[in-house]
Amino acid sequence: MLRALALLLLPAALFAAAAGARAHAFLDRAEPRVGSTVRTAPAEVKLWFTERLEPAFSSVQVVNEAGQRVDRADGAVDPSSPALLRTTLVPLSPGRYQVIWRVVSVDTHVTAGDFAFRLAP
Ligand SMILES: [Cu+2]
Repeated sequence: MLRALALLLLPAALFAAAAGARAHAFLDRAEPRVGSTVRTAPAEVKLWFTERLEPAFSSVQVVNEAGQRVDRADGAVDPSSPALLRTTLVPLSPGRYQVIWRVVSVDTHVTAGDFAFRLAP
C-alpha cells in the first residue's frame, strides 16, 4: 500500500520540481512600494524578485516625468542578496517617477516591467 502511494506521488514530485525550475523572476515587492506616494525622497530604489537574478543581465532605471534618468546608473544585483536589484537616486524633487526594470533569472528567462511612485512632501 505504501509503495503504491509512493509511486503515485513520485510523478507529482517530479512535476513540481520541474515547474519550480521553470519559474521566472517576477517582481515580489519594491521600496518605495509599487504605486505608493512617499513623503520623503528615497535615496535608493530596491526591487525584490521571486527568483535569483543573473547580475550581468539585470538592470533598473528610474526616470522623472520628463523621461530624464534620476538614478545614478549604478543599478545592480545586491551581492549578498541575489534576488534584490537596487539603484541609488539623485536628490528627487516632488513629482511622479517611473521605475523600469528588466531582469534575467538564473533559469535564463527574461522578464520586464515598470511601476510608478510619487514623491509628495
Ligand atoms: Cu523562467
